[in-house]
Amino acid sequence: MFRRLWKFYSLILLIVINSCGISSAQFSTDLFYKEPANDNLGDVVQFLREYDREASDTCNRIATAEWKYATNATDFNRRRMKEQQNLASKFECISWRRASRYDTSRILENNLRRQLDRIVYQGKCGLGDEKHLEITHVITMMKDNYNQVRVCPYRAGQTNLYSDGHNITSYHAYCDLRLEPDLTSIMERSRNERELKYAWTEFREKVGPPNRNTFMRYIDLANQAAVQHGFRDAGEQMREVYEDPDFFFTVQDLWTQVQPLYKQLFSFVRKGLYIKYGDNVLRSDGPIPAHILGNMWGQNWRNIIDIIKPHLETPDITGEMIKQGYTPTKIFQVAEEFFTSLGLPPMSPEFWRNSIIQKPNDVYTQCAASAWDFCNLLDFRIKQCTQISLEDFINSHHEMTHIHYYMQYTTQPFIYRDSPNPAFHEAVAHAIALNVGGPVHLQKIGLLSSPISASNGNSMINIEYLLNVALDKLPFMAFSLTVEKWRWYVFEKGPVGMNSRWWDLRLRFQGIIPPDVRTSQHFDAGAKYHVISDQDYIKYFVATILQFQIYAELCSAANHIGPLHTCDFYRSREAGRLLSDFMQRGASLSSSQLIKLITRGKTSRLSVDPLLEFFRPLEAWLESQNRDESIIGWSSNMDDVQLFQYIGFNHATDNLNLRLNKLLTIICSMLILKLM
Ligand code: X8Z
Ligand code: ZN
Repeated sequence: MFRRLWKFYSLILLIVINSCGISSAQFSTDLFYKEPANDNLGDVVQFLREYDREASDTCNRIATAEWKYATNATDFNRRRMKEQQNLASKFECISWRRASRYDTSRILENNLRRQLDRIVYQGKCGLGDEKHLEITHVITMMKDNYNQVRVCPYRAGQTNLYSDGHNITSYHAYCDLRLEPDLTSIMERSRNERELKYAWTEFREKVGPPNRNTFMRYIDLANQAAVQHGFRDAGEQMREVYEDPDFFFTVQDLWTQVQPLYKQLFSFVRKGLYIKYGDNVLRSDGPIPAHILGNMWGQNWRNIIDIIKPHLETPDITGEMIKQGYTPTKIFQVAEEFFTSLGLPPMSPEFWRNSIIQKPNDVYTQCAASAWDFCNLLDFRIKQCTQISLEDFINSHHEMTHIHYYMQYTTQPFIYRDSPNPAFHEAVAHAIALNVGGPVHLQKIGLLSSPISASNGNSMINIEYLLNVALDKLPFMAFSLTVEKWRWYVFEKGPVGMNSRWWDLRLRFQGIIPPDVRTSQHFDAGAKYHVISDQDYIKYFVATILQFQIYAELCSAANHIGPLHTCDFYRSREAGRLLSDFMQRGASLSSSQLIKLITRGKTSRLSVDPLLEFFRPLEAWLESQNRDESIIGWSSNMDDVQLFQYIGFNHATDNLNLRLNKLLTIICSMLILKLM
């Protein structure tokens, strides 16, 4: 979901929430303010009351301006939006300064302290006005560069790009391919390996190097801000929102438990790709080149299911929806009925009046689906250019879950009108999406006619369903972990060797290598928007785990019996009660308190058990499919590693080095053979 920019500010604000890592006592506000700290409770209450009113108003103004631009992208609306964003940024720093005057370590009332901490631990205001302006400018510059990237179309026969420093641009008349929708669509649909390699390489050629130096300045400034806020570096500051002092190790542990399943999926996928593309492109036991996975970043592999599993038996739900006369309104009415069946309230008249659920013909509208909270307790909207398809049917439920979350926490003060960390909002929406996209629910609402055996859950339709979900979720976990591990590393150790570090981690966690030589001049992590726009990415890793925990608990509340993926908690008032109960808390509880509430006391920690349980039938099926594989997972060799472990500083040197290295490797092997 694309959350409103104000929520993005709040996110920055949340990134530095107090947690067990740095206690309030350690985080003495007079670290950066000379004025004597205030601990007068009356003053705190008064300040928080004023903050609540002003923050709600600011949030409402920014949401209104952003909605106008998102639904009618004129220059005028863009200027208005920028003005409101600047005002919001000023308000953020003023509030931070005011809140910093209170000594939270001496405020014993938990609730007041938590509210203050959520303001005090905010973003980058500690940099001071000048540098705060600079980092905002640096991030805007990188985002603008990214958004302006255009690529020339692929010309058949074009190979070996850039290896001789040659610029292909001059050959093409219309170099106007954008990431969205053009390159994205090529990566998803093309089965021409050379075209895929071209799109992959060319996008990175255009998007990476121009932002590389700016990104280095960003690292420097973000680290300075973090230090001003009492952290070692910006990575530590970003982790703080997860309120777990061992978060760095927690995510690693969680991944270790999922990795065997990932490797089974990986091996099955590689087998299909090897049959399709052959050993000119990949080895049967090696890592997979990043460009043939059906996605620009290899972050989900759902678009190559036809390659890895020919003769799919997937039912045509979209066709069935069209046959039954579904319209965008009907899709949203069905979504509304899903929630009312759980006992949650219907959407308000304002929602139906103000939401945009179809692409307008007359104005340019940004089509990415999103759910909006206008921060006045009444006005909530969805923007979705709905197509009649299973994907948008699921998306409508996803977005409406965000609206329900907004509605449920309206009783909280503004500062708590969010989830405790950015992962929860997405996790709940995905848990609902998991339920409504499952074969059992689709059959229940008349969109799937084939018989589903809820008792065994192992029919081919179930396995294909699970395979689809796995291709979506498991590579994404490996990718989100890679992105954030890389960023934490760069914040801690600095930018030297950052591109080879990126591929090091891509190989280690994802089993992916670049399709061509990468050098220190490239900046491949910068091909991901969230990296250059300073957005948290580990939330997606956490949200993937959490969504299965939430789904399993809603299923258990609904007294589900049988394999987890055959659960449908539709019409369960008990599931609805649990859902609204924890959504109502907003951010007033810590993540661990909220997990405890969701799991009804069973645990207060993230757990991958429900995820592993969900995929168990698929895991058994993959194991049998992979019986003859020589290796489950990947083995990398010198050729793989030399693609990105450069020594030189420019492309020509890198290529020379690569060849020299290869020669040396051959000589060494020959010598070793001779000695033996
Ligand atoms: O950024 C997004 C959404 C907004 S939350 C458009 N996503 C991540 C991405 O594109 O990398 C959704 C999936 C992960
Ligand atoms: Zn979402």
